[in-house]
Amino acid sequence: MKTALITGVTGQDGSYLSEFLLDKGYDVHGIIRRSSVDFRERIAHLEGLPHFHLHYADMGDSMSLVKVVGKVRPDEIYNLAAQSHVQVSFDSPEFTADVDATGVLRVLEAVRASGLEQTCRIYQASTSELYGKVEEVPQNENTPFHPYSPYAVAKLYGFWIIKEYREAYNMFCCSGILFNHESERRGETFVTRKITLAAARIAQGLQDCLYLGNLSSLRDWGYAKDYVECMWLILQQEKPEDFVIATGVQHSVREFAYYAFKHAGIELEFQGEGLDEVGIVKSIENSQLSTLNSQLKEGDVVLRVSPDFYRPTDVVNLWGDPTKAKAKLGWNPSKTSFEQLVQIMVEHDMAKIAAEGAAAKVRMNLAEYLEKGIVK
Ligand code: NAP
Ligand code: F7E
Repeated sequence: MKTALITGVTGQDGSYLSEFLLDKGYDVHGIIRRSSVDFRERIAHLEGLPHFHLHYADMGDSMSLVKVVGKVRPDEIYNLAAQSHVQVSFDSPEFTADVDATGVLRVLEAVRASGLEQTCRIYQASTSELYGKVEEVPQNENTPFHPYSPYAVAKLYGFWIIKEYREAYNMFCCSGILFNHESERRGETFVTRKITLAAARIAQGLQDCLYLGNLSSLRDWGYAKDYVECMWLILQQEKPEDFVIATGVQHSVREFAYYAFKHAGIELEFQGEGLDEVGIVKSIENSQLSTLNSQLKEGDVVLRVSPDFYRPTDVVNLWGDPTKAKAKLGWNPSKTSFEQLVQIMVEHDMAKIAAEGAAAKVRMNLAEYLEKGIVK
């Protein structure tokens, strides 16, 4: 039985990768950090399984990493932990550098300190953000990097230190240069999830309007569940190498919003430009919706642009070329299409919001009954 250690196990990718590795028969260990609130929602269903174990450590704390790596003695490490929000990296650049750049070095040094440098394979969660202010379209493994945020600059250090340790110490360590990948487990402040949750709330009468930043930004969006397979495949190769993982298909934020609202039963029409652009209800397609949100009508403005969500420098043209991953890893980048991804996320969020709405109604009724003295 192989042993894997995952940093960032509570995140979107960490949760899918844990399921994938458990299915493959691995003993899976994850690193978690202490928080005053429950943050384990994505892995709650795995806790208690005989081959799933959690350890407290922090990417900013070398000693904790040395202790966990020395105790677990993993065959494979998947370094997914990061401050992963690009916009937040402008507000907390030093913290981002500590976790996303120096954190990678700490993991590599923990492996060396434990004497595992010739046996333990390491996957580094690298990113399309390295291409930043892009120098060619689409981007492949040979495209020059031009990082365009504190997050990307920190991740570029991670990419180079992995390459350096591979060459200097002959370690099997690789970077997966992953383009945006989303899912029903995506953090709620990334643009896709923000849109699918808002579309569900607006359709059900729980939100009036969604505010977004740059609608013209272009991304190559894939399904996170498909992407974790590549992380594993990259570590199963004969030689350590870096790979671009992407779908090869590009869409704008505006298009994502259009399709998300459509799956929620609302057809949008966009009017205006820049900060004055709005998304207006063109038609309500699902007759069920009129009962869910009887207030919503054609001509309502449900999407507006706000300068609050613009970034000091924004990456606007990401489009990956997965040719190498297809040829060498045998990976299928078209497993889940863009339309299927949007559908999966909207269906999930429609059900989630409906369940939350029903629970809130029960609480309201109970409060009303208590007030009236019906229930004591
Ligand atoms: P995510 O949902 O934001 O998860 C990040 C994980 O890192 C969480 O488990 C978080 O723990 C953990 N973490 C943050 N700071 C930490 C620290 N100081 N010590 C220990 N753990 C810490 O991110 P994701 O979308 O799964 O992405 C996984 C990795 O891939 C990240 O490195 C990200 O930068 C990279 N990436 C993501 C994409 C994408 O589109 N999703 C694309 C390319 C690269 P808490 O739960 O405690 O916060
Ligand atoms: O933004 C624009 C925004 O925050 C996508 C991380 O996983 O993928 C992710 O980073 C685009 C940007 O993801 C809003 O300006 C418009 O151009 O969903 P995002 P990201 O910045 O691409 C990469 C590959 C990673 O490595 C990162 O870890 O959408 N946008 N309006 C908005 N973005 C957000 N968040 N919110 C808005 O309201």
